Formats: sequence, structure tokens, C-alpha cells
Amino acid sequence: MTKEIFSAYNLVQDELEIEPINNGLINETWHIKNSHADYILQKINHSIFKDPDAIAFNVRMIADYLSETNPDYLFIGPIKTIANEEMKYISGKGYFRLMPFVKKSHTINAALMPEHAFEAAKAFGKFTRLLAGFPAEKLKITLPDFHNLTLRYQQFHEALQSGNTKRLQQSKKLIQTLEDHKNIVETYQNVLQTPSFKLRVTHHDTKISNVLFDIENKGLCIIDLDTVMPGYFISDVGDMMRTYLSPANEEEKDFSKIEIREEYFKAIWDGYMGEMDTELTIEEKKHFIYAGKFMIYMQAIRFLTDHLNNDIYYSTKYEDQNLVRAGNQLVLLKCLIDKEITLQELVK
Ligand code: GN1
Ligand code: MG
Repeated sequence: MTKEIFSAYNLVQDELEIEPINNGLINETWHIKNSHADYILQKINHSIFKDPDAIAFNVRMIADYLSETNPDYLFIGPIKTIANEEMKYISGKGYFRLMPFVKKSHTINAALMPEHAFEAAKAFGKFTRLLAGFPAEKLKITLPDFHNLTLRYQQFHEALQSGNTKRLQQSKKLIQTLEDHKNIVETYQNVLQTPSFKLRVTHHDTKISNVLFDIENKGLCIIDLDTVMPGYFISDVGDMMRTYLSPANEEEKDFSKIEIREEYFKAIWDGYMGEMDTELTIEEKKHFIYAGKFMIYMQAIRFLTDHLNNDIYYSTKYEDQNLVRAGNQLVLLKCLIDKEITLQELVK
């Protein structure tokens, strides 16, 4: 890391303790501190986020809106540089941003009790609810077609044509399973045609590790706002199901540990609906469980496509990691489908 980043914020590199946080798959993140304060430093993955200014623009718009309408809401925006910029661009190195570290907060990689799921769902639901009056269409698109399942499905098919031949052979079973569930893509296409599905300010990455918890495991705030864009509620609720329902996360290699925990599902419903019940339309509510299928299926497609394309998108630490992740997600999908009727009963 270069001095230049720190001096942009009036910090002295030699006075800092710098510790990497290896949580996300896309951006690089560090916890840094000196004797006065703690910060989070992030390098934006510029090959994925082609327009970092769009992220900064969105976060600023939302921060301004929330500080006006809900001044007590804890929203973590970037600290400006001494030159009053939202990020620091360093030629040859990329875009960096600094955020305050929320005191006594921590993140988790899997929900360990239903309260975690409840608190996280409530936090994301509250975010969308507080922004219900905000004109979502004014937000910039930071990642075009991010949750466009039709396109993800097409990209998967392109990888079937042009992907790594050895990996294609090895992935036959998973490819077939994805094809067997093509109806999930069709339902998505119907959703897009349904006017009662509203475009809302959507986080698009509601995994459990994107919530800060306090020492009593209450949700403090949501983080990782790069993909906050106009979107549909199925993205947020779906990614919660994807990442809170099973005790094993997407990295788990022992698929027998994957299961759907009903009380966690109920906790997501209660937490999210406590905030969003009056906002969601009847048609949207009918798709609550579909949301989980949508996101799990899309994540499986994305992992497998990346595997076939030689891991150009998701960072990996071992050979075949994206294949394992895809297989993991497809087991999760099966578990969810097997439990669908029971879950439906729970929220009747
Ligand atoms: C990526 O790196 P992270 O955790 O913020 C990805 C999400 C995936 C997730 C899977 C911009 O998020 O869509 O759900 O990995 N973000 C992007 O772990 O692609
Ligand atoms: Mg993210």
C-alpha cells in the first residue's frame, strides 16, 4: 500500500496498524487503526465496478436523503479526503475509500441463532422502507444487469459453448441440475412483466456478513453499498435466505452440513415483514419463498459459469473452488424446494 492513500486522509502510514479483512470476494478490505481512531479501508475492484463514481454518487444521494428524513439512522458513508473527494484515485493502483469503523461491531459468516437472521432481515427491510419515498430511478446502475437472471442464464450457456473443456466434462451433473430448474428463470421473466412488482432501492448483497452486529447481537447497520441500485425485493430477501437459512455457508465442502432451518426462515419473515409488510404488494408477498430459489439458483449459475470460464470473476484459493461453491448452492436449492410447503405453512 502506498503512503499516498493515507496522506489523502491526513493519516500517517507509519502510525497505522493495518490488518486485511478477507471477507468479500470482490473488493479488498483492511481494518486500519492509529492511536485515535479505527477505519475501514477498501480498494474497489475496478475491473468489476467500471464506474466507481457511480457508487460514490449513489451513496452520497442516499446519505443526504437519510440524514434529512431520518437523522438518527446509522448509515456508513465514506470519509472525504482532505481534498473533499469521496474516494482517492491513485494512478496505477486504483480507487480507495475510507470509512469509519463502527465501534464494538462485528460481522459473522453464518447466522448462528435465529436472532441473527431476524436482526439482519430487519436491518435490510428497514433500509428499503426508509427509502420508499426516495426516487429509486435516480440511482445510477453500478453493475449493469447484476441480478438479471435471463442474462446470467445466457452467460451460462455461452460458457457451455466456449468454456474450459476439462471443466465442462467435470461439471456435467451440475449443468444438468441447472437445466432441470430452468422454470426459475421463467418465473423471473414473468415477475418482470408484473406491474405490482415495484422497483425499489435494493441492496443486492444481503449476505449475513454485510450486517454489522453489536455485542448483544443486535443489528447495527448494513454495509457494502456498492450494489445499492434500483431492483426488486426478491434480490434482498432471496440473498438472506441463501445465506441465513443454512448453518453451512457457500464455502462448505461437506454438503451434508447444508440444511434449511425453519426457525431461521420464520426469523427472516418476521424481521423483514416487521418493516416491509405495508410496503410489499400482495403479488410480491406471494413470491417470498420464490425469492430464495431465485437467488440461490442465480448464485449457483454464477459460480458454475465462472468455473467454466476459468475463475475470471470470483477470487479463489484452491482449484475447483467455484465448482464446489456451485455444487453447494445447488444442494441448498434442493433443500429449499423440498421444504417449500412447510415454509409456506409457517407464514400463512
Ligand atoms: C460477491 O464480494 P462480496 O461478498 O461483496 C458478489 C455477490 C455474491 C457474493 C457471493 C459485486 O459479493 O453478488 O453474492 O460475492 N458481488 C458482486 O459470495 O459480484
Ligand atoms: Mg458485495
